[in-house]
This record gives sequence, structure tokens and C-alpha cells, in this order.
Amino acid sequence: MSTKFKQNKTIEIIGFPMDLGAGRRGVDMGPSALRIAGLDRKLEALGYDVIDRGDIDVKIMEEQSAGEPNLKYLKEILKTSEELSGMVFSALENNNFPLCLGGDHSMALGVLAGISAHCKKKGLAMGVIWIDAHADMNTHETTPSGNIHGMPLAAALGRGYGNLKNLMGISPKLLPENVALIGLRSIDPEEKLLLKELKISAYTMADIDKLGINRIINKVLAQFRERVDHIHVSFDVDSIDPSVAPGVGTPVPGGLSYREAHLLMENIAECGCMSSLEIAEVNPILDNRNQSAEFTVELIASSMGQRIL
Ligand SMILES: [Mn+2]
Repeated sequence: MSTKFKQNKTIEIIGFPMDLGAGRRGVDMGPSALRIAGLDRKLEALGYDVIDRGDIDVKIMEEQSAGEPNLKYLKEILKTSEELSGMVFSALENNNFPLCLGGDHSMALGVLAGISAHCKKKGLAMGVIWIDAHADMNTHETTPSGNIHGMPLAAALGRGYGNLKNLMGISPKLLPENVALIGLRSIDPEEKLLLKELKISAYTMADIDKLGINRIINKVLAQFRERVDHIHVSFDVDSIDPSVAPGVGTPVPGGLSYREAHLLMENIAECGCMSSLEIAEVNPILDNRNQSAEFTVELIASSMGQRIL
């Protein structure tokens, strides 16, 4: 266990019922599905105090127009991301552990803004472990879909549309050497160029097949322990294979197996160095009887210290 990193024993759950950043609807029900799967009881059983802050109020699609085709629903995403960033910042300032439930992955805009404001105030370096089938490294200039959930990592790195990257008045929020992507298997051509340009550590499913998830996550954690003071885990549930978690925003075959996903999270728990967590893209519409949310709650528990023995 590391002593440099703070892992607070009170967890603040913040729900972000957002699907405006995604192409397919339904992930706005993700926070409910995770709560119904017993998240708070599971965390309390592990010895944590849990405060549920409820959900941020997000306008539904029918109340508004999409606006610019390359930045769909920008206005509402910016407004709610600002609110989310303030809540994440407050949780950290209160010495609590923010656990943010999405919602599509545009959630990371607000989450990373809140963490970076906290880190800036305290003089801490932020590292992000981004577990995802996709790179989420598009900008308004490269996006094939206009869906903002494909842009949050680029924005955090200071790339893309001004108001998206400048949330909380900090840009860049994240240095390229302090991010690692794990689980990649669907990357747009321009995202590949940006990943290479910024020399970002990116572990694809092929890397995981060859090296094993255990070796990869421990390498990343060892590097981050030296380099940063706050480790955030941004977990897109579409990193998991659809045979295990079919209820996700953008299912892509060939993902993490049941045990690979748990082993990844168990290693993060053993490190004792995760200071915040977000869970994105649970889609109950595509799910079978809440199986994906239940699996995700087990994964959250593994990342927070649940052990087989
Ligand atoms: Mn994602």
C-alpha cells in the first residue's frame, strides 16, 4: 500500500444521467441501473461510508435541439459538466472519494475539470487511467459523428473546442505522459495520429492478449506512483466484452474477459492509489435483466478492495 496517495473512506456518489453525448440512447439510465444493482450496500459492506448526492439535472433530448452537427448538444453538456465539475471538486475538498456514475463518457469533461481544479489548488499532479474500447480523442474537427462522448480525453489534453477544453479555466488539465489507455480496439484514423503525436501510453486488446492484463496494469501503476499524486480511473464499461456486459453505449467485440476486468480492478485496489473513479456508458436498454450493471457493481467493489478470499 502506498502512503503518498489519499484513498478517502467516505465515498460521494454523483449521478450524471446524460445521453446527449452519445449516438445511441439509454445510457442516461445508467446511474439508476447501478444503484438498483446494490452499489451503496456493496460499498458499505467493504467498510466505506457512502453519501449519495443524487443525480445532476440533465434536460432530455426532446426539450432541445442538437445545435451544431459536429458538437451535438454542446450547450446542455457544457452547463451540466460545469455543475458536475463543481460537485467533484467539492467532494475532493471535503476529503471524500468521488464516484461518478454515467451516463455517456462526456461525463469525463466535468469529472476531469473538477479533479484538475482540486489538484491545481493543492499542487498535485493528476494521472488518468482510461479503460475503454475507444480512445475518446476526437475533436470537433475530426469527429465522424459529432457525439461529444468521443471527445473528452482530447479536451482534457488541451485539444479541441475552446469551451470544452477550458472548463474550470484550466487547459490542459492533463499531461500526455500522465495518461494510459487500456482496452482499445476501435480507434478512428485521426485519433491514432493524435495518440502518436502526443506519445500516449496506449494498450490495445492485442497488447493485453500478448502481455497479459496483470503485467500491463502493474506497469502503469508503477509509473504513475512515481510520477503523479492523484490517480483517477475513468472506466468505460464498453471496455468489457459484450458477452459479459452487453448493456453498454457502444458495444465492440473482443473486449476484456470477466476475469481480466476483475484482475485489472483488483490490482488497482492493491495499489491503494486510486483517488477518484468514474463509470461510464452502462446502457440498460441493451441489457439483459440488469446483468451489465450488476457486473459493473462487482467491478467497482473489486477496485475498492473486495477480495475473493
Ligand atoms: Mn469512452
